Amino acid sequence: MSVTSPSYEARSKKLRDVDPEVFSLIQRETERQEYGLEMIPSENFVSEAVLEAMGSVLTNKYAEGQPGKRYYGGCHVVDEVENLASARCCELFGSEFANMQPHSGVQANQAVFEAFLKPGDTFMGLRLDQGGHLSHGSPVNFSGMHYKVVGYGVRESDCTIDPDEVLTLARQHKPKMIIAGASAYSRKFDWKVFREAADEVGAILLADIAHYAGLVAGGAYPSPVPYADIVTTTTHKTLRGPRSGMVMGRAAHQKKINKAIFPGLQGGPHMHTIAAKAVMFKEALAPDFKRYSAQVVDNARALANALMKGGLKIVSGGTDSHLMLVDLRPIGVTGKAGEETLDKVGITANKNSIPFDPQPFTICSGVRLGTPALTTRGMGTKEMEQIASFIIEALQNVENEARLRAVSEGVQELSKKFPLYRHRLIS
Ligand code: DSN
Repeated sequence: MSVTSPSYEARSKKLRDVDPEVFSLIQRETERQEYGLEMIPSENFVSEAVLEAMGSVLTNKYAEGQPGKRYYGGCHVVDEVENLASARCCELFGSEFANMQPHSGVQANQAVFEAFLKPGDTFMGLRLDQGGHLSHGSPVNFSGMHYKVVGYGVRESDCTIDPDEVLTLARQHKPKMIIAGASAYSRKFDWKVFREAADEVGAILLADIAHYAGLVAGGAYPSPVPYADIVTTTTHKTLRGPRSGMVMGRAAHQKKINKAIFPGLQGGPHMHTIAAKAVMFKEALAPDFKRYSAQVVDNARALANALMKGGLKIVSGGTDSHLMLVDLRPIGVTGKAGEETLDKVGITANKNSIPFDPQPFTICSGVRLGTPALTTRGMGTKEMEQIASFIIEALQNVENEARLRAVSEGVQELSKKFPLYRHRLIS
């Protein structure tokens, strides 16, 4: 009998008994999610099946390399897991290949830069202050530090992307790559316009659909797969899977992408997360998911309309997706104060710059709201109207503690009607 390692019985104990401190923090976070309204558009709630795969023994396995060509023994089972996830991904999106190994969305994008660009090369991306993403050229991110960035923006008149500007900038700067994608853009990307611009200057077209992936999968948002050379995404937003990333695209680029991810950027893939992605794809391939993604967009439209009726301003006048940017200037509240006030009543959102924002990044003039997580709970357009009234009441009474308390009670009452992880709460 070993005296140096814990006994089988000790290793088999539950978290609750082994580490009550961490267990209780997880319980507190479960309660926060259960009894609040989650409106950050990049968040969602995974199923028990996805959680189970993430918490599995697959975390123990090293599997550097590709299925069938690993640098470790004992990979025959995880090979099947990774092949299953990739095959389901290609079936769902109609892609020619998929790489399941990126640990996150930024790593997925970084792999594309590594595959196609050299430091100092020029690329185009939507500016962060106009709705883009850090990894699309922000000066504090690898993309902005090591490459020459040409940022495109939105029109001041209607806050939508101007196809003429994209084309003009492409002709002028001849980028090696054009990125189409965003973190805070509620309208549809016209993928064809970006394809035309890329073709005209011989650039690679990367569509980063981290925000829209679930909507694309469910047919509620246009797919870039027929147009883009490469498509990247995270898997934990509208796609409702584990916190991770992935790359798909045209078969001709597969080798370059695989090499850029491993050995270029990463070591061992997270096999437990890849298994959870396989489960996520199975869920997204089911007919229910089409209904879910359509409902996400219906809910976002209902919420935006109700907020506008209540006197709030929505950037671009509405939404075609799961998210919206609310411009708080008409009611004299900053994004920072808006986020803090909503937090007080149990509505989780994030402050966000609006295009042409006079406020610095740390304050912002807007908040970003989204419906993927609420829709997962089963909420519909009726609840969106009720939530809009909570938001308006809270934002119009940022200093009135009694009114905020009343809104908070309303939020709790509503969330109790839509159970989430109640079975995980131990009283
Ligand atoms: N940080 C994510 C978001 O909230 O949109 C993007 O990576």
